Amino acid sequence: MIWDRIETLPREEMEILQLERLKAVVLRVYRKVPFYRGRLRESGLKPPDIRSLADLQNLPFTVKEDLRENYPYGLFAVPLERLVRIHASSGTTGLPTVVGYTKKDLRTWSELVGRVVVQAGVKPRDVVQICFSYGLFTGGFGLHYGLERVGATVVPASAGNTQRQLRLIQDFNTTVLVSTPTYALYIAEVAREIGLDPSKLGLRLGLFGSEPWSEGIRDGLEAAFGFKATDNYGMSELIGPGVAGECRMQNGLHISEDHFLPEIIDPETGEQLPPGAEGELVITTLTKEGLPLIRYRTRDLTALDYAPCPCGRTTVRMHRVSGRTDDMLIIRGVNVFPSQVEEVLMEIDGVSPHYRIIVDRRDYLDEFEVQVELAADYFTGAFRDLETLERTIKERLQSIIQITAKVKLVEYRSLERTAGKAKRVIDKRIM
Ligand code: DLL
Repeated sequence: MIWDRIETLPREEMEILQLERLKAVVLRVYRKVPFYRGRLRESGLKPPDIRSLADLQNLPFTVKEDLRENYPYGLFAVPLERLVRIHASSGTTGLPTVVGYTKKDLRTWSELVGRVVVQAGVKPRDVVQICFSYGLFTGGFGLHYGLERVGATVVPASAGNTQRQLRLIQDFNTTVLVSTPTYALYIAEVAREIGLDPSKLGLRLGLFGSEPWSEGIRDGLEAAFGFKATDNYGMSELIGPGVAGECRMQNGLHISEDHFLPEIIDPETGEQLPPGAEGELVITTLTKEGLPLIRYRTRDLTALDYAPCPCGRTTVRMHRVSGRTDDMLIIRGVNVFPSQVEEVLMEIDGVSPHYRIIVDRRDYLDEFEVQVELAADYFTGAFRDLETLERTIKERLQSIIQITAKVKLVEYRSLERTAGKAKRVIDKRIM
C-alpha cells in the first residue's frame, strides 16, 4: 500500500514542487533567522538567486557546530510560543543539539513516519511494540504518533527491561517490533535464555533504525524472529525518524523528497557527486517551520538511486548508511570503517553479532584490536578450533581492510548489551 499519492509523483513534477519549496524556505530563513541572513550575505547570495535546483549548490552548508554555537534556540525560525515540542540529540560529545516543532511540524512528522511504516508493511490491525526510549530522543515519540496516525495499535513499551518486553509481546499479541537492530538481537537472546523461541513469538515484522547495521545482521534478525526486518533512517536535526525507509523490496530507503531535498557530496571537497556515487548525505528541509535547515551535512555516508522502484514509488532511494564521516578510523594511515569489520565478521560461522573495536597507540604505533564474541551455540573443547577461528577472522580482516588486527575471541555474552544505539568503537588515542 502507498500512504500518499505524492510518493508516486513523476520526477518532473517532484522537481517543480521541490524548487517551489526550496525558494520559499530560502526566503523564509533569510527573513527569519539572522544566522542564515548572515551566511547568505557572506556568500553574496540573495533569495531570488535561487532559480533552479542546480542553484542549490551555491548555498552554504550548515553543520552540527552551527547548531551548537547557537544553542539552544538560535536557529529557530519561529518565536518560542509557536513551538509545541522540543527534542534533543544526546550530547555525548559536547552540547546536545536542540530541535523544535510547531503544530504543523508535528503533523508533518506523523505523516512522514506514516509513510515509512506503511511502506514497510504495517497495517491498521497490527499491534506495534515501540522499544525506543521516550524522551528527548526522537525515536519513541516519532514512531509513536506516526503509527497511531496510520491506525496501528501502539504499545509504548520504551527501551529496556527485556524480560518485560517479552511478556508484553506474548500477552498483547504484538505483531510488529520497533527498536534498534542491536536491541532486537538482545531481545532474541534473552528470549532463548528463558526458554522461548523468538520465531514463535508471533512477530511478523521488524522496523529497525537509528544506527548502522549490515545485511548480515538483517539476515540474523530475520532468521531468529522469522519475520521481515526493514530499515528506516532519520535524524533529530532533520525531524527524527521519518526521513527515509525501506519498502517491501528491501532495496534502498525511499526518501520523502517532497520534504527533504537530498544531495551527495564529497566530504573532503564539498563538491556535489553524481547519482550513484557514495559520499556524504546533505539534506535541505523543504517544509519545516520550527527549524528549517539549508544543506545540512548529516555526516552519514550513502549513495542515491533514482531508478524507479518495483513498489511503484518514484522517490529516490538511499543505500543503507555504510558509516559516518566521523566514524572513520585512521589506523596506521589506513581508513577503516566499523561497518567493514562487521561485514567480515557476519560472514564467519561461530561468531555472534557482538563485537568491539579497540584502538590504541603504543610506541607511536596504532594498535587495532577486534574483540569478537563466540556464538551462543559455538562449543568446542579444542583449543585448536579456537585458534583456527581466530586465524580465519584475522586473515579475512587483513584481506578486506588491509591491516593486521589483533583478534581476541571472548566468551558468549561477555560484551555489554544496550537497549539503544550500540557503541562498538573505543578509540583510546583520543581519550
Ligand atoms: O536516531 C532518529 C531515528 C530514530 C531514526 C528511530 C530511525 C529510527 P539521532 O539520534 O539524531 O536520530 O541520530 C541520527 O543516527 O545521523 C545516523 O548516523 C544514525 N542513523 C539513524 N538511522 C539510521 C539507519 C535518530 N537506518 C543518526 N541506518 C544518523 C544507519 C542510522 N544509521
